[in-house]
Amino acid sequence: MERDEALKIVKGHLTDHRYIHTIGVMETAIALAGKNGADEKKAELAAIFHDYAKFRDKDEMKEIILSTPLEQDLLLYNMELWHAPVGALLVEKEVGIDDKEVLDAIKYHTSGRKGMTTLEKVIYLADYIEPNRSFPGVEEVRQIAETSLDEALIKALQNTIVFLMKKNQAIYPDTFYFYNSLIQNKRS
Ligand code: DGI
Ligand code: FE
Ligand code: FE
Repeated sequence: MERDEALKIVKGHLTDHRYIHTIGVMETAIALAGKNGADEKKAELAAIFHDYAKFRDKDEMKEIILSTPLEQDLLLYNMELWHAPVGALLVEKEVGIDDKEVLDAIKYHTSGRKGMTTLEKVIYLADYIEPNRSFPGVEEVRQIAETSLDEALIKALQNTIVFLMKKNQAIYPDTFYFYNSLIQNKRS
């Protein structure tokens, strides 16, 4: 699917603010893909649709999780996590995207998981550092991303885990698995 068509489809599902974020993720993801050896067209498509389900009704998302093979544990954690796996499912069903690598990059863009592919890492990091983001620590992660995808992700994960802990929130296990695998790969 070409960029213009994809953007036109996703625009109808997002607020203006979220659409601007999506454009930022798209541009950042293409640049990161080019630098780190991921497929730029797949990065573009995954970025465009990564937040496709962000504004779906919570009960609708819950119903989708309950009625599909998606991880049921998701229901025990922050609802903010749901739009990623549900989005991957709906992008396949409603938009007709069937590229598994693209769908997995959408599916894991919020939680991460152990053994993330380069494309999945690119989308995760692009979502975190795209130019419209402004929160404590983002500039440092942008700097690190100039030289190392994995080092930037380690910093981003540390920030996110500490941020969630300070808010007394549970951490989804895949987020820890992602973080641990980045640290362990560094040593080996
Ligand atoms: O959809 P976006 O706002 O662009 O960004 P996102 O998909 O990374 O969602 C971020 C939200 O997910 C943020 O409010 C933190 C929340 N969240 C809740 N529990 C977890 C979590 N994020 C991670 N990585 N792990 C969690 O366990
Ligand atoms: Fe998201
Ligand atoms: Fe996003």
